[in-house]
Amino acid sequence: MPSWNYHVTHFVTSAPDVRHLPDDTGAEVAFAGRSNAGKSSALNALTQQKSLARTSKTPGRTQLINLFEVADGVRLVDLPGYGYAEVPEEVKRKWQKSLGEYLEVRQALKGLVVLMDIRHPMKELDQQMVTWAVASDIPVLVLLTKADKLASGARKKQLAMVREASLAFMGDVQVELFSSLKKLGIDKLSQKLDDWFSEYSEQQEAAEE
Ligand SMILES: Nc1nc2c(ncn2[C@@H]2O[C@H](COP(=O)(O)OP(=O)(O)OP(=O)(O)O)[C@@H](O)[C@H]2O)c(=O)[nH]1
Ligand SMILES: [Mg+2]
Repeated sequence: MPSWNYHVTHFVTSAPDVRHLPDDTGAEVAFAGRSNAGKSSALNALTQQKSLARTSKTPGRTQLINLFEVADGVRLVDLPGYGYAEVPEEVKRKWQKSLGEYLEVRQALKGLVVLMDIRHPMKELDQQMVTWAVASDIPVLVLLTKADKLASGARKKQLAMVREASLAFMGDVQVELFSSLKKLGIDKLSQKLDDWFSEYSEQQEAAEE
């Protein structure tokens, strides 16, 4: 199985909506989650780049769909965070819409990483994301972020609880602990990305034969 070097990932473009994205070819894995869940930090930890994706203490920082390229036709996507209350209704509607559109129409989407703060997992919008992905036959990796904020016992308990809850989705949903700060779970993340991207590249090769 081929594996990719995520460290060479580079920024391609930011788009306000699906229509402004590059061609819908190749394979993409999107990072979704509530505002402030740690999506951009996870991308930076994975790629070992301090500021590839912009992070912020102010929730709602990433309001655009940000595309990064790992290799030709292999991309990572930092999606706008959802569920942040303090954002004006109009702005919120607009970016929730572009998020929904991306998920619905993007053929290149091969897997979805849903990031949830380990202290507040599986909120309603998170569940909606997972439900949607399962219904669309898109595999999901749930990362319980900021795991460093909990002591080891509480961490394990949360993991077991979310794993149990995720069975209800009846789909391809894997749950892992993650901490960008402590570099925890990065191996699990890159393995999963490798799986998803290889599946795609093997299909491509078979089609070319
Ligand atoms: N302790 C701890 N803090 C983290 C971790 N990951 C992210 N943070 C902090 O959480 C805040 C939000 O992180 P971001 O990566 O910007 O979150 P985001 O999901 O991209 O947020 P939006 O773009 O607003 O949707 C920042 O202050 C980060 O430093 C982690 O693993 N541990
Ligand atoms: Mg972000």
